[in-house]
Parts: sequence; C-alpha cells; structure tokens
Amino acid sequence: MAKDNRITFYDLALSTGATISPFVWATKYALAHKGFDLDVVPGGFTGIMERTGGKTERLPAIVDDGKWVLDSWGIVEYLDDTYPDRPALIPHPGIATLTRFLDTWLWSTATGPWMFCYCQDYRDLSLPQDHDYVTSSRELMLGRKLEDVQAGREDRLPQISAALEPLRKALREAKWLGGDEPNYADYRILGNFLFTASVAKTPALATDDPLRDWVDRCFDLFGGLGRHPGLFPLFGLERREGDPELFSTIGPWGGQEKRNTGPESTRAETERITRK
Ligand SMILES: N[C@@H](CCC(=O)N[C@@H](CS)C(=O)NCC(=O)O)C(=O)O
Repeated sequence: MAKDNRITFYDLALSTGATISPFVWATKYALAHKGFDLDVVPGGFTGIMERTGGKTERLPAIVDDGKWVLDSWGIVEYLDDTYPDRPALIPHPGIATLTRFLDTWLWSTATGPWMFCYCQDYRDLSLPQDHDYVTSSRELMLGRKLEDVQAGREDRLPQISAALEPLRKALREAKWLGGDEPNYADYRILGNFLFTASVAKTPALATDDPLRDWVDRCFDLFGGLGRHPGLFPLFGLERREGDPELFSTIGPWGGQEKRNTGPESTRAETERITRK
C-alpha cells in the first residue's frame, strides 16, 4: 500500500491554483495528518470524468497503489481502517457523529450563506474553461443569476459572522476541536473556511475575530498547507453603523456557558433573577 509513501490526489482548483472545495480541502489535511506525500492531479470543475477515467463526477478522489477511494468521508474511513498505525483522524466513533453535526450546522450558518455572498467571484475565479459550466450549474443550484445572488452581500456578511458564536465559544474552551491535538473535526470545519478564503474577494470576518487564532494555527499546520498564495484574506471585515456585533465581546455568562464553582460564581445572576 502507498508505494514510497505516495497517494494520488485528484484536486479541484481555481485559476489561482488554490483548491476550492471544502471536501477537497478537508481531505488534503486528512492525508497530511496521516503523513502521506501527494501526487496531485490538477484540474477544475469540468473534465472530472475524463481525468478519472470515468470513476467519478465529484471530487475528492484518491488512488492508493491502484485502489480508488471516493468521497471525503469514504477517504477518511479508508485511511483510518487501512493505516491504524498512523495518527487517527477519527480517534473515537463519536467524533465522526459530532463532526457531522458541527459541519451541518456550519453549512447552514455560514458555508451556504457565504456561497451566496461569493458565487460570482467563485465563477470569475474558476478556470476559464469552467466559466460556462459553473455559471449554468450554480444558477440552477441557487435559483437566480449569480450577479443577483451575490448583490447586497455587505448587508449579509456581518450577520453570518455574528452567527458563528457557538464555534467561537467551543474554541474558547479548547485549543483544537480535537482537544489537545487536531483531528478530522478540525480539518472538516477548517475546509469551510478555506473554501471561503479561496473566493473571498472581500473579507468575511473581522480582523480581531477570536476565531482567527484557531484558523491561523490550522493554516500553519503541515508546513503551512493553508497558506496558498491564491487565497484571499479572510479577516478584515469592517463593522458599519447598524451592523450587529461581528462577534460577541461578552465573556461567558449564564448556566450554559459559565462554570458553577460555588455561590460566588452565580451570585450576580442570582441577584438579577431574584430582584423584587
Ligand atoms: N459527498 C462528496 C461530495 C463531493 C462534491 O460534491 N464535490 C464537489 C465540489 S464541492 C464537486 O466535485 N463538484 C464538481 C462539479 O460541481 O461538477 C464528498 O464528500 O466527497
């Protein structure tokens, strides 16, 4: 298996050379976590069937010593099953379940809404031969002309940023989503931020967003895997008058967030809720 430690990796990239898909990004990190070197087959949205000899219409896909493995989750399961002696991507089955939950939440909260904010940039940044296909397929997917979908994003980006508070809170308590070390939970969630950075001609998040520490540390992993020169700055969104707070500046409060360490820790809340 994996002759000379090499795995063939079918990439999905833009004209900048940066990988575009959250699934493909997460898989790149998964392969790096397992310690493999990649033989990258480059390419964009069109011609996937031709490049893969009819094996798949969607990416990511890998070939390990002649064995084709499709689908981002399929690849992760394959890597952990086939190489149990290398660092685990999913060290416990519960991590897969929780990662799916978090990923689904993030798609509805940010990844999907960001697609609406950057879909015209996404098409414009795709390889020239992909423009027609990306335009027609994404207009069918999103239901309108890409220019109309993207319009007005300056009003939506602050709302998306504000809605990411649960992720900020989770990362306030832990260095990585994986705990002390990163695992597939980090890579899967990060893939969504890398997707956004690949198309974000205008930044999605504030310069001082608390998520920045985790994002930067993830970008730096594996020799700076997320530092591709084709990526745009994710941070730099300015708050305008009337926008919501781009992130919360209130520390932990209330029973759900705050540790009960005895009456001192709950006194202010108790006074507030028992006031006559
Ligand atoms: N369930 C698949 C989904 C893969 C997928 O949908 N990939 C998209 C990129 S985000 C793709 O290959 N798109 C090609 C196209 O749009 O024609 C996985 O997790 O790998």
